[in-house]
Amino acid sequence: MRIRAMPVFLMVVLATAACGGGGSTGTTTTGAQTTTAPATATTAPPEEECSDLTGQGPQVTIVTPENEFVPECVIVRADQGITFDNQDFSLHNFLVKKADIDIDLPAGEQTSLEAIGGALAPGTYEFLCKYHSPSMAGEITVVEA
Ligand SMILES: [Cu+2]
Repeated sequence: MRIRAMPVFLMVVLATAACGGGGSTGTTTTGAQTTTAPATATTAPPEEECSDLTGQGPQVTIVTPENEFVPECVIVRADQGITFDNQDFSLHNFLVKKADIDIDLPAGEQTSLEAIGGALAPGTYEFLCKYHSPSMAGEITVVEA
């Protein structure tokens, strides 16, 4: 009887310890942090805010240093042109699926587009590099000049 009781007792203790430790600590801490979380979440979005280039000159620049567009999200005027400065060692591309834009951006070269409004009506479009999609992608918003 005693020999049998020992293992059962130990198992109960272990099970209780595991439950109590994970349960109470986890619930209490998580609950408190969840309440605070929204404040932190509100701070995050600004980092991904779109770069408003509408105040710049007739030609704005998007750089591709290494498999990414910088900035990744831009707001441009319809009468502004875009110069892609491919500073990378590999060929990139600017493709807007919703429009008829599919332009290769040779390595180490600058490729310029005329006033973007000629190809994109005001609105927001997703663009990507067809060679490195989906990791190399961005968003462009065209506003009326
Ligand atoms: Cu690319």
